[in-house]
Amino acid sequence: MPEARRLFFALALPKPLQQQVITWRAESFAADAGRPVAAANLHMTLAFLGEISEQKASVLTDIASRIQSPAFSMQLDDLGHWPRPGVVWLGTRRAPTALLQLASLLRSHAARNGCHQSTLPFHPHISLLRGATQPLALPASTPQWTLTAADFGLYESRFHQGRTRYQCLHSWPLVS
Ligand code: 2AM
Repeated sequence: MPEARRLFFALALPKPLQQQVITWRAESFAADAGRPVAAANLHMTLAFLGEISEQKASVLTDIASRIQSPAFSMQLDDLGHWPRPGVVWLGTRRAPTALLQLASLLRSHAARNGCHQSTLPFHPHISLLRGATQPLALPASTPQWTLTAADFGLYESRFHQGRTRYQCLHSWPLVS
């Protein structure tokens, strides 16, 4: 039987923004606050698909390639800590409607194709630290970066030699 792959739809961060975020993160959090997510792995998940077959991946890839959704920008002006999953995240206080609609569309297509979707409301975020299960002090503010989404992608998550890597399998433009 062909192997299932762990896939998700996400927005990538441009490389210069990745570097700005990791520099600021190193200055803003204690070394023992949590495990820093690697610069190249910083992303905003739109829909998590889980471990899925090639056939399901191909159906969802076809659907994604037909999506005509507008490009958008958002201020990364929110910061939070979820102690239970141990995640410190960067997010936005005013999620653009186009972001919410794209995530909702992808999540409903995923659900219709048998990918279990969380019942929790979509909370757009970029995970910065993992394993952050202890109380911690968050910086009072963020540098207020802007994330511009001109495309979205299908990513594979692989765990190899103790490291998680996300590989972009396909990406599709958003309409500007
Ligand atoms: P997280 O950053 O909040 O952990 C790849 O694992 C991406 O899919 C991560 O961004 C992760 O969000 C997201 N994701 C959403 N639901 C998930 C789940 N049930 N298991 C693992 N990752 C999930």
